[in-house]
Amino acid sequence: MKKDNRKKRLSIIGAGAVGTAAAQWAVCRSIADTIVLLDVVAGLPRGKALDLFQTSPLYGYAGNIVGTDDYADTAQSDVIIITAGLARKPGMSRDDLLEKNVRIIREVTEKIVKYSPDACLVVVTNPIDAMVYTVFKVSGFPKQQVVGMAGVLDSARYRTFIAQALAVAPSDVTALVMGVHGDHMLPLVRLASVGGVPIEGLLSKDEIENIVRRTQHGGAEIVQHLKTGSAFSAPGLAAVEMAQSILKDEKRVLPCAAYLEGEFGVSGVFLGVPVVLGRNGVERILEFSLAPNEQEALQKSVEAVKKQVAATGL
Ligand code: A3D
Repeated sequence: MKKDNRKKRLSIIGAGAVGTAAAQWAVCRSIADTIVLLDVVAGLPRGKALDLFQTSPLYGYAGNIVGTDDYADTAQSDVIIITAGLARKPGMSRDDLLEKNVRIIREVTEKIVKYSPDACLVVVTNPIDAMVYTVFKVSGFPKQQVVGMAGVLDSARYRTFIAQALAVAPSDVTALVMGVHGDHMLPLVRLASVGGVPIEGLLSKDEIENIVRRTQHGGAEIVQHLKTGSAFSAPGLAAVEMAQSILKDEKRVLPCAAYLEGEFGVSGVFLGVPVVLGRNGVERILEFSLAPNEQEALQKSVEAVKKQVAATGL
């Protein structure tokens, strides 16, 4: 295959906690020649980008880092990570949040597509399954170019807890979380393994149930500790893992929210499934047979996502 030597541009919309972490991980991994950090608050991305740029001599990143509130600076991006939005405040319902973030995501999407019609869009803003649907509808992009981040993070949490329980290297744990990013997510037990050995033979039923429950509430556990704000480091790296696979055409198999048209018996929504991520975005969805209990659990995810999507009014 011919190597693509064109300079790569990654833009990150929203210079908050997740956006800043993503920019840092992108620098550490040198995944793009230019990294653009954009926020509606003008000084914020400029200050953060300058601070990050000054790590270049220490870290050895040779690219450019731009902080801006002007979408023209994002022009011709190959990948755009969207983290812009509001977090839930006390007294605000999930529906209130959804309505406010739909408005923000709509505005952001209209602006980015004007300058980067060929970009792959990696959506992080919550509620993710509804926001990625909003980006898809508003952008008018082909389904391959729009993908949501949740499964990479949820699976990393699942793998961490399994590794901790077995006292083994986390990188030797293979495990997949499918479905919605919420209480009804589906950490697959049957397919979780360590060095090729199924975890069901290594951990008791109770231990596995605890790990599954902890994974499903992984985000809330961190919020409980932090009090203000939510997880940012692992979410930032999870988004960068996806961006890297697209920018470098790595064909990584990662669990992502992809638009389904019949796969796993589901149509018309974004749902967490294993996909091949490459230069063209979602290049393939890896469909496989689910056990009846897994299919039933996935159906709960679908119902949760459909409710969210209906609330977007799109
Ligand atoms: P936060 O630190 O508040 O950053 C959000 C940033 O978005 C702020 O800097 C805002 O100024 C900016 N912003 C708001 N409106 C606009 C706009 N119209 N245009 C450009 N920028 C804007 O939040 P965060 O970084 O902690 O989280 C960002 C989002 O990611 C939230 O919706 C989180 O819930 C979500 N999140 C999702 C996951 C998943 O696994 C799906 C994990 C962690 C966070």
